[in-house]
Amino acid sequence: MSESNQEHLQATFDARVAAESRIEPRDWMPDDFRKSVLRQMSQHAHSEVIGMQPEGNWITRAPTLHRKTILMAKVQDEAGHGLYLYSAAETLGTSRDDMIAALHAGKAKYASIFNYPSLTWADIGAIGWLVDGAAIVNQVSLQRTSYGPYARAMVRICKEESFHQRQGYQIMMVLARGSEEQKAMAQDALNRWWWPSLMMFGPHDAESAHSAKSMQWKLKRESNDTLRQRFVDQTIPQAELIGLTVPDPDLKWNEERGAYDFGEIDWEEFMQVISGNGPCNKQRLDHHIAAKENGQWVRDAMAAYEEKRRARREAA
Ligand code: FAQ
Repeated sequence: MSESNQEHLQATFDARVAAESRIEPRDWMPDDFRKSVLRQMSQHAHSEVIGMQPEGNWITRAPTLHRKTILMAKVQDEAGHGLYLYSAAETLGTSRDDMIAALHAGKAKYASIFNYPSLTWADIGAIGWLVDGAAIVNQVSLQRTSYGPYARAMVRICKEESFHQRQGYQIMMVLARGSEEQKAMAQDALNRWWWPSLMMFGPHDAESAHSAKSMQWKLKRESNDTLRQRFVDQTIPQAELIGLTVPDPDLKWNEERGAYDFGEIDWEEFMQVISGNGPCNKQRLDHHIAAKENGQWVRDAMAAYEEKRRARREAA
């Protein structure tokens, strides 16, 4: 490609991003943009799918049939989100098999939060309230991301995540108004999930390797710290309303900023978790690998059936 042609393509891309138009799969895009969208979408898709495990752990032990049906629907929604996102990522020319192979080889990440165990029923409330709550704050912003298939996937995902957040909060509300033991269980779940939820937004802006470029491309619309602050500001009043205490001695309302000040995240813990050394990293990956292997016969049978139909069609 000539230099002037390359410059023209780059200028067209930049103008589309500046005009808030979406970049679509067949449009020309810089290689590093393509790589970054793919990295983020694949990580996001893997998060949705691995994220089924902590809650899936409680489907057989949900306290009532009603809670069980809600939880099953929620976990299935997460599988659906993973599928939209793998499909959106495939528009960039990488297959789902390749993305999953990268996950299994430890080359692709998924959200740090899913490497923590779900120990009690209250954890299911905390996951819905805090983890889905944090996910929505991030994903509402991503509805305006510059890559078209990603932005469109986010619209539907956000609608479902709102329901997930409310069902989690409702579980916490019921427990917090229950017996002393139930209230203690809800408080313990909040204590364990609070800090990992804040970590979901990624490193501070100044430490975030990809943010500057991603903001310039409008792949990311708001920074890690801006979104984290929004999540804190909207979640604290929710905790207060149900009489639970966020485990942060430095938390206080800052009148001047019109926002909460909060304590420092344990970044060493975050780095350990995203490097594969969190409490459940091995268990999560092993489970995913085993599920893929155990389901191989289903995929083989479907492929054989499809092949037979194709051969019949050709013979007719
Ligand atoms: N966990 O330069 P940055 C959900 C990595 S969906 C793991 O700031 P970036 C629904 C980052 O990849 C939750 N790794 O990166 C649900 C990079 O490493 P790399 C998932 C993290 O991309 C609920 C390095 O650190 N949501 O929960 C994390 O600009 C309940 C440097 O970081 C999404 O994925 C982390 N928390 O910003 C499902 C949203 N943070 O790739 C089931 C889309 C950072 O160079 C049950 N993703 N890293 O090896 C994003 O918005 C962004 O990718 C960020 C990170 C904000 C996560």
